[in-house]
Amino acid sequence: MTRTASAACPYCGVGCQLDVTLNDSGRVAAIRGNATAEANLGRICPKGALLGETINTKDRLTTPLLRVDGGGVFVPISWDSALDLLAGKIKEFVAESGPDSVGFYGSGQLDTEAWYAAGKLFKGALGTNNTDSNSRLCMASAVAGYRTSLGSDGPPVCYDDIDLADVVLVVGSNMAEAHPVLFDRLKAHKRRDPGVTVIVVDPRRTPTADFADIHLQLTPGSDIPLLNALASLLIAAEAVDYDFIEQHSSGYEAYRDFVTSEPLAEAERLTGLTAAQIEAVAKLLAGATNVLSLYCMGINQSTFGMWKNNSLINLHLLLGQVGKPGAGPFSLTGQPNAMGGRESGALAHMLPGYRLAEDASHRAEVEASWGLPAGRIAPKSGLTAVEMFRALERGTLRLLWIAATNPAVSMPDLHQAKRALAGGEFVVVQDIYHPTETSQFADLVLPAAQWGEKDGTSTNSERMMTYSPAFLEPTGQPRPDWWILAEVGRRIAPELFPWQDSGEVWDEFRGITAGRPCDLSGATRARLETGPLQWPCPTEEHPGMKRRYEDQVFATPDGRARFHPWPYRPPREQTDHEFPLILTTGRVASHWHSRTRTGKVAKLVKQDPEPFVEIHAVDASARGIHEGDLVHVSSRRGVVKVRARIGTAVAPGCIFLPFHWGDSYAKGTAANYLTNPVIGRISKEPEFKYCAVQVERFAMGLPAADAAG
Ligand SMILES: Nc1nc2c(c(=O)[nH]1)N[C@H]1C(S)=C(S)[C@@H](COP(=O)(O)OP(=O)(O)OC[C@H]3O[C@@H](n4cnc5c(=O)[nH]c(N)nc54)[C@H](O)[C@@H]3O)O[C@H]1N2
Ligand SMILES: Nc1nc2c(c(=O)[nH]1)N[C@H]1C(S)=C(S)[C@@H](COP(=O)(O)OP(=O)(O)OC[C@H]3O[C@@H](n4cnc5c(=O)[nH]c(N)nc54)[C@H](O)[C@@H]3O)O[C@H]1N2
Ligand code: SF4
Ligand SMILES: [Mo]
Repeated sequence: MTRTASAACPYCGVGCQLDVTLNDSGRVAAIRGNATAEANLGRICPKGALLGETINTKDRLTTPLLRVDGGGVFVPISWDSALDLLAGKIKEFVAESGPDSVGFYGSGQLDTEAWYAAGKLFKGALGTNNTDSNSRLCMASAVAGYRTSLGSDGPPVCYDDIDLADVVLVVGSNMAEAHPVLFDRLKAHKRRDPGVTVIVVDPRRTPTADFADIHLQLTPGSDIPLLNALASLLIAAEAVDYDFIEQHSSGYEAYRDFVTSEPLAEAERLTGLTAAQIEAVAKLLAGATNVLSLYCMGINQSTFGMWKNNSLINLHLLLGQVGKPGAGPFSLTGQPNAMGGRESGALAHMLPGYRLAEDASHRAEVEASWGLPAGRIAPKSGLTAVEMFRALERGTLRLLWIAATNPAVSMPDLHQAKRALAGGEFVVVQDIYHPTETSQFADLVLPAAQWGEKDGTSTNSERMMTYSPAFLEPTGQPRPDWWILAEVGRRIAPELFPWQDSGEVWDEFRGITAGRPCDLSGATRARLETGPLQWPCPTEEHPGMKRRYEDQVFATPDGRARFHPWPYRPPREQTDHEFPLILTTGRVASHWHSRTRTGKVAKLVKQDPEPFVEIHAVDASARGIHEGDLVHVSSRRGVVKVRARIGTAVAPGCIFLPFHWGDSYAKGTAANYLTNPVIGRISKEPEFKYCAVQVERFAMGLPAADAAG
């Protein structure tokens, strides 16, 4: 007898709902896109379709493991011993060095239930705000951008808006590879209505740019001058929405004075684009009925990422293109539950329900809800991702519990991250596989149940909450992430962790969002079991909301959205004679992050079997580099050895390295040995999209890549 189940895809933030067919032995036989799910309308991409191959692999982690010597030997231990050991270590360090000596680093791949449990344990029971998510490497700029421009985090738009827009501005997003199902929807829209114009702003000629009507191939890091120049031209042409500006925004005059004082020639110089190119786009924006912008890491992963988000949202305010069908600034989230982590207070400066740790009334609300004494929640934001690894290396962070992320591949400046992991006093890694690049450094390894083996909730890019049931029999004894956190919690403050199942965690969490901008208190587990719902969803009868701000009342204290006149700031590292090229890093369609899953799927591996660097023909020939040559790429922090792909997708002077391959593929290939760990002042997001490098042909006899050390 075949059985079927329906669950959200555990890869990207599109949040496709997948229909899974199981065979007689209960294994995945086939996966298809759910035909009625709003997120994907039956579509699916190869990563989702091939998930079955990632489940019963040889390296599945089946029991807790304890490191027994310095040489990386691990022995299986029971769950009770593992949980007692971890709870004991946490209590010991907190007693000796205070609550800020411990921390939790998770990801947008943990479900909301797990994040809620982590917050209650660390922020509530222990009194440290040291929980952060890899969203810090990803969405932190968008979170800060939405909050400072519109008053609250969370996109105002929905996927249906793609079908209703006539000008689509794609900024720093390679959605053809990173959000393929959503990109298919955009392609279908344009096929149906050839009058739709797609403009892509990206320093590389990506497959997304190839599809566009207009590709603005700007100099990396120069989005603010471009966006400000567009604003200046729109203002000069009086193609702005004065009613909207007057009634629903603040800060327009200062913004207008600032952007119109910048000469267009300066924008040309900084962006490398011509005035004619910028003017053509301004004209399209001026004539548009509905402007939708879709953006991602190309503007987030920068130390000025928040400013870049604000600058893009400024354009929407100027045109009154927000809070109506087919329009608005749409930050595409990367991971399946990056949004849910934000809602449940995963980030070091947040508390559940889009509350801020540094806001006394927000702390009091959460303390009251959790039954904690007043003053238990720490008044200061905790350590953020990069700061955690610095503190771990210094020794002030004595215990780091890492779950559902592989920082030994994904952190900037991997030499530093690996020093921290190697020297850290007590490192816990909770994953579905072992060894990974990170779990090899662990003192304690905890086996998490994976997709299909546990139930839980995730929120996709358009605020759609999807409940995924368990439908696979787990191999060994992995446990759901929320359960592991709650069991450690029970050993520290039993009264705070009464839950019997994930539904009880969810129902407690939704209650704490009542009255907040992300109010989802009406989305009971029982309702979600019958199908996905979009927040805000404030009552149990509420059908969920497609769009926010349709009443043009924003989440700021005065209800007005804010203009921000931000100037251009150069990336924090500059090229010179030693490192004359600009490195940008990112993704390819076939692989997911550190490849722990996609690296096991034959068809995906075939598509992109090995790490590579994309280099322009001019830069390659100046260095005597031919297609397929092995090259050394070096920065001020490290060297990697990868194969050269010569082409014209990157502009002369720029190179591109995907960051998917880590040490378990081959030592010294990971892009992050090169990247710059500087972080933004407010967002604390690192600058993955810009550092200075050199490329040289690899010849036998040269010293081996230092990354191998
Ligand atoms: N196949 C696949 N899909 C994924 C993922 C994956 O690993 N693999 N990861 C998911 C996650 S977590 C995320 S966050 C998303 C990321 O999705 P994207 O952000 O779309 O992907 P990236 O390749 O990181 O970067 C996007 C583009 O930014 C451009 N860029 C670089 N510098 C600049 C700049 O200064 N300005 C502008 N305008 N653009 C710039 C790059 O050339 C690149 O094409 O993808 C999600 N989807
Ligand atoms: N150079 C460069 N670096 C980057 C980026 C870039 O563009 N350039 N992008 C950054 C961004 S946007 C992101 S989001 C990060 C992503 O980086 P990571 O989060 O480090 O990447 P993943 O490989 O997705 O790591 C997820 C881990 O969780 C495990 N896992 C899978 N399912 C489960 C589960 O259910 N429970 C548990 N406990 N574990 C599970 C997987 O095996 C894997 O080890 O990388 C960042 N780093
Ligand atoms: S587009 Fe994203 S969510 Fe949809 S199947 Fe592909 S990886 Fe999964
Ligand atoms: Mo991400």
